[in-house]
Amino acid sequence: MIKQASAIIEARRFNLDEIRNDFPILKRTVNGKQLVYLDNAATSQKPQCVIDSINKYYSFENANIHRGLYFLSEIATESYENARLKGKEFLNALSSSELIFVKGTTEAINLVAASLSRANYFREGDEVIISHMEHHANIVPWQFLVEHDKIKLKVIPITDDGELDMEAFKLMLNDRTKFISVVHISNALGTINPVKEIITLAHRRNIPVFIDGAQSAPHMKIDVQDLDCDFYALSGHKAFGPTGIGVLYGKTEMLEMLPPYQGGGDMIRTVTFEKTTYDDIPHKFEAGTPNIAGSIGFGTAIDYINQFDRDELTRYENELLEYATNSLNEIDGLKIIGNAKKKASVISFVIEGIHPYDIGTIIDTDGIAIRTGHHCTQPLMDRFKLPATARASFAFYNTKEEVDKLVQSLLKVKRMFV
Ligand code: C6P
Repeated sequence: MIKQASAIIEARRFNLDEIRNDFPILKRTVNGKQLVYLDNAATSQKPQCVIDSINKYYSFENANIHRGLYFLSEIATESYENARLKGKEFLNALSSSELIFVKGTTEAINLVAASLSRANYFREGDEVIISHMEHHANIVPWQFLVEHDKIKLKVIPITDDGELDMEAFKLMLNDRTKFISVVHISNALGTINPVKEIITLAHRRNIPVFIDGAQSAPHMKIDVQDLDCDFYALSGHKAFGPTGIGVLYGKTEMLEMLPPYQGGGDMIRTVTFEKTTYDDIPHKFEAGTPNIAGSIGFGTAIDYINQFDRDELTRYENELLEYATNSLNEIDGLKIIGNAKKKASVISFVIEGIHPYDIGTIIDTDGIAIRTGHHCTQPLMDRFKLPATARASFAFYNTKEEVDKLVQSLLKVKRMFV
């Protein structure tokens, strides 16, 4: 049984065939072979219900929101705000006004960094801590502040297994530390970071913490109140929703403290040429016409995930990860990059003497999609002295048979290079 805010409902039985049937793209072939989609960390596939909800919105409900007093505008507004409410329950936020719709995790981090800067939150020499395994989206926006606000960027080192060096982190905390922004699950290593511990240590010194949840929201239950994070960001498209929609969660007092990120329609209360007053949160941060269809699709993706017992999905993904790790480790010359004790369903690897791009291109001829490259984590690649890795990342609709196909295809790549 799973418990939701208003009702206790029976969880949907975990049946892989039925689940795969929900995702139309999984039935297609690529290069004459059955598609094996193992690039879920880049973006997940979408169930039919998400596709249908977007179609329904454009076919029958399309209108701008928060503006018209006519029938369609009211339904569109209701659907948009209802999606926010679903997001609130998904993250267990205290209030739906703590959820801001953004394009995705990248925009969420840029919003917070830019607004902190505009609030003159930082003094010259103040320190912001990130980690060595951050995605570029959690590096570059802070580098803007190194230039503009003269802050210092401190980087938590990582171990050879791809875990955060928590002792080093503790030593980094000092009176100049004003903000911490860390990734929950690394997109390139799969490491699940001890973010709760980081938040507890930071709060002892009144330092706010931002959690990049791009990779955690699709793979585990998130409870922002339990984590006690000040900010949390996710991308809808990695969590079975559409592209171009994401959520920034912020504690009310944090969002109240920040000035707006962009100015325009829908974020104001009054405008004169002399002075503008802003709307309340979350609208203060949502200037212009938002991604209405995207928010509705995202809400449907949450409904889809909520049918299941999330712990059961996580358990299955862990089983798949273990199976894939063991199978890949059998391949001579293959080395997995990132062997943290706590990992989610991402496996980065290299094969001796073969460039990851060759691996990706050749296995594509077998219909297998994985990502190859630096995964937008160039400093992390430098840490491991690698230009790139191949990365297989899983969702709960993937199967052990698909892992077997990956292994067979990699063995074929190896034979071609001998
Ligand atoms: N990682 C990957 O293939 P956007 O693009 O805004 O939805 O998400 C950015 C982002 C931020 N943080 C983490 C940990 C991420 O993994 C990503 C996106 C994709 O790994 C595309 S580079």
